[in-house]
Amino acid sequence: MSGRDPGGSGPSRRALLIGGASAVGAIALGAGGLAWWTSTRLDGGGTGASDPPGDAPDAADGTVGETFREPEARTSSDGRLDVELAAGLTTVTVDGRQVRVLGFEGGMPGPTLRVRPGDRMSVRYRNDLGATTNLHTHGLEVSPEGDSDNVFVMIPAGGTFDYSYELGDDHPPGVFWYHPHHHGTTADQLFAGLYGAIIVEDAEPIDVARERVLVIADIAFDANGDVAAPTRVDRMLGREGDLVLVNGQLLPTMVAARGERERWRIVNACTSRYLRLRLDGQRMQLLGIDAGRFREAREVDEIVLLPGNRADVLVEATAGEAVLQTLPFDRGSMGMMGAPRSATTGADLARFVVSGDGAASAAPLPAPSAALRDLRDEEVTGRRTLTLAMGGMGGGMGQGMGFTIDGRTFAEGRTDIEQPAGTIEEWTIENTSTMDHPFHLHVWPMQLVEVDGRPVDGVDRRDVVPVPAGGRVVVRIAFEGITGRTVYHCHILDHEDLGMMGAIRVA
Ligand SMILES: [Cu+2]
Repeated sequence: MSGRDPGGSGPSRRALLIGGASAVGAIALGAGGLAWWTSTRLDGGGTGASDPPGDAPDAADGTVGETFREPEARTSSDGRLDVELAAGLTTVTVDGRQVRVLGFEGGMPGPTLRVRPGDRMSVRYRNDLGATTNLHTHGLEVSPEGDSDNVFVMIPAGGTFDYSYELGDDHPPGVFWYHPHHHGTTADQLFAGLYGAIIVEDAEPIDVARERVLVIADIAFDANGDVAAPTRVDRMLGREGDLVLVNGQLLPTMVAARGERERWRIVNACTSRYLRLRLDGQRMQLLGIDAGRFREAREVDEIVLLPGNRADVLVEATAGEAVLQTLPFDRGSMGMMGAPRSATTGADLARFVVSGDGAASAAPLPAPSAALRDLRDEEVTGRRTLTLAMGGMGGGMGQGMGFTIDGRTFAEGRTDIEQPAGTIEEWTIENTSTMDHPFHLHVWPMQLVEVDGRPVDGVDRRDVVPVPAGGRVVVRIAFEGITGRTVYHCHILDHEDLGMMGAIRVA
């Protein structure tokens, strides 16, 4: 009895992960795919009954909460974006209550940074946190060295640091984001509110009625209105907050007119929570995940975003009221009999109210993009296996559990992988533990090839990939264009802080 598949919910969880991994390929099948998803939904990963009480009645009783709002945008011009990001304690109102969070520029989320391929983005980071911090530009394909996307930079309390990022002319468009990445306190700082979106614009804009940025993050508060401190068990499971906010708001209302097409840029900025997004009654077409744009938009009913993932979505408004929801998800347990599970609850995230007398039909969909590079067609120069594991240290989970990659916890001075530049590698990432781990590699995107033995359809390039409990994922990576030393890690940020991270140098 390994305890590897406790609770009897393994099959549905695994099926779900594969569905998410194949970029909702299953959904694109149409009716068959839909039925498959409906059945996994009814299985509910064993946690279907644990929706927060009151959500459903709330959503149905016609009360309209706050109007949806977006973080302020800071947009590049003439090839440059110069911004200051001051990180510090700030007071905001969440669900009508004054609470203290950490924010960039006094906001949670911080401002949305909008840039173009070929731009230089300069960020003066002012650290008013009273603790060491730094900045990671998640997903951007920029240098990880010097004053660029360098997670080894440490900005002491009261200090400032000038970051400078050079985006190549061929940088992919898409949705990215920024957050602190100081090992040991990454989860604390992000969970408390330090995150914001980055948009790299398309060469040719897509014709939409409006574009919205939705940064989704969970948070919890104590009785004093401060961000709740995690227990040791919370950290081992990966902390989740009971409030799942969109741009810092609880259940805001968006308004559109029938027939309008909107473009939603969605960031999963949760510290640990997997999102299973649905917008029943409306039409969603997925343009891509992370920096990976699909050749053609895919019709979807559900979008699975692991912590760190982003979705670029077209929503075609159909008259009526819909609710953007996230459904329950079971990320597994700490393994021992009776051990706590990370059973994520569902939540209503936003209302989408569509008036019936809007514009006629939406503009045509964007034309298919050029054929994408498919690393499966290219010669692999090397193969590597990485093993994610959780193990008792010093006699059981009460004393803390080791979160390791290849048997080691992170050591800043050690380089775990020396990778020659110009190579195309195939990595098998296996997970011997009883919990799912979303795996993130900085700088070089991964092409998802296989999840738990199932091949992935089409070209699916992303920077956080699912590694199911007791399972494995195969990816291909082109270490081209950019050199330098950076990290790969579990994007359940508590696990990263507990050591599930390694360093790679590409030279
Ligand atoms: Cu993990």
